[in-house]
Amino acid sequence: MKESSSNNGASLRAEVNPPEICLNVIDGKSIQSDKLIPVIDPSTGDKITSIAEADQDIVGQAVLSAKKTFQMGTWRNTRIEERQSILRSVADLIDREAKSLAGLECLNTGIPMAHLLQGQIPRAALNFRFFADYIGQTEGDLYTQNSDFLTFVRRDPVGVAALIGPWNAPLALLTMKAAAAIAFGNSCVVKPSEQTPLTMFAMMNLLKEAGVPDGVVNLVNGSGSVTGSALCSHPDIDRISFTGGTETGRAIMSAAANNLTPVTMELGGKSANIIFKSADLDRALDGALLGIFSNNGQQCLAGSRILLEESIAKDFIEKFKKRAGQVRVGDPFDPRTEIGALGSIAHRDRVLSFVEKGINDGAELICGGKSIDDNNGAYMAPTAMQVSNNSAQICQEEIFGPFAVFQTFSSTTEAFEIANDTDFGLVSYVWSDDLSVITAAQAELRSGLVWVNTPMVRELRAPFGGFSDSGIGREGGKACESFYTEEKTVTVPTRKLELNKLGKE
Ligand code: TXE
Repeated sequence: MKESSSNNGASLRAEVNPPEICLNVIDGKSIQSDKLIPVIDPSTGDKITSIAEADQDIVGQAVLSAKKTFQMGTWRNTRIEERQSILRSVADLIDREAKSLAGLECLNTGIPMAHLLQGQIPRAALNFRFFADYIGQTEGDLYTQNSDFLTFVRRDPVGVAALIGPWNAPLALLTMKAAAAIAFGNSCVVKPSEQTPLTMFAMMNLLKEAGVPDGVVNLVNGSGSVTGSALCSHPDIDRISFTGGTETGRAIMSAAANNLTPVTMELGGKSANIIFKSADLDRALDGALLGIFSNNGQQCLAGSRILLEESIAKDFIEKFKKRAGQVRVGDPFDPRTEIGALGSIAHRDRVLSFVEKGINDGAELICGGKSIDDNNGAYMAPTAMQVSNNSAQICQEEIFGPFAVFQTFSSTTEAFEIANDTDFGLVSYVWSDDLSVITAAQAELRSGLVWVNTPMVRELRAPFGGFSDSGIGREGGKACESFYTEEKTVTVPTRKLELNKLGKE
């Protein structure tokens, strides 16, 4: 492991200008609260700012604002071209503010600045552009088979959506939800993770500047147990979209059940990255490193179980170990940094606790396995273990950090069995140049996504989501259209049809 020099990022860090406090924003107005929760920079342990936690009453005000705005109809009845133009302006403003948004995200999450500028921040802009384009092309169904009646299906916005985001990619994930919800004419209440509120708070000004009317997007800040649960159990919420941990997903679903509120859940993962001897092994090595170490390893879609065909395993692991040892860990603001600070010290320590669990289950430590003490930051060395038993905790639990687990297989069938032997089912990565292997893989693997010969590719047009404990529902063009709208079937007679006349003499 190489540490990147923290001096290179000092000037970028100095340019970041966090707010004194992240307030709630309801109907365009800032709302204070009595309870302040500190927000911490995970790369130093320093306090950045605080959030004003929204209690049940403030959450109620936010939902009421969204509901009234929806009922007034200003936004949902805005001409489609106008709505598209406003959404595109939001995207342009994100581009304009990319550096400052990336700085806030870097300070708050510990994710490398370079990664944010290349990936997550442009993705936030793309989310708005994508849905602006999408809503101009949607189609309704028309049934003309019955010559007496014309029947068509329109899709109307559902009302108020509660959008709850995690801390590992705050802006990219929450803007996906917000862009989709409002593009189809809904209002929403957004709750970022209490750990990472900075970018969504900054977004509220950009939404206003772009012309999104007050009350269409409302922001509440606070913990999951207070703010999140008040929001999810509110009877005036029509949809809940959540990205986060599987256990939290269960709690939200039971709150939603009381009100029969439909949910989408993008939860955890323990994705298999299967590497066959028929693969281009140099590319597979690059892909394996990216799959587990990008975004500090804190990705639901991380390729955290690396399954190697036996004959290539020894050589592959050697090369992986050498490259992992050269990955630059350090100040996330340093443009050369490849892994920054993890989400918090507590999270880093939880990730590292899996080393001992692995050893107890018979695993061998290949590299890393220790923290890096730098400036009180939540740093750790890129870690990998090898184990022979897929029931080991390190193979079954989502670790959510730069922590890979190697296993070997001797046949295609065994590879798929190990890959599918999990409670999760988000992604399967397959590396092979043998068409028959690829064809079998996409049919046999039980996951919402199968990425062949590539690390992560997010195609917004296509559904994204998981099987089993990885979630419920999908995000993407059509999937979001279906989630954030209600179908309404309208039937009109084609002429004055004879009606039965009840009660006539
Ligand atoms: O996330 P939580 P945590 C996984 C990862 C991680 C684990 C726990 O394995 O180690 O989950 O992370 C809000 N009602 N992922 O505990 O709690 C909370 O305030 C309503 C995978 O930090 O799931 C935050 O806004 N909301 C993942 C959001 O839920 C509630 C991303 C996520 O926090 C709530 C993050 C409640 N009762 C963690 N309780 C992914 N899929 O990428 C909490 N929240």
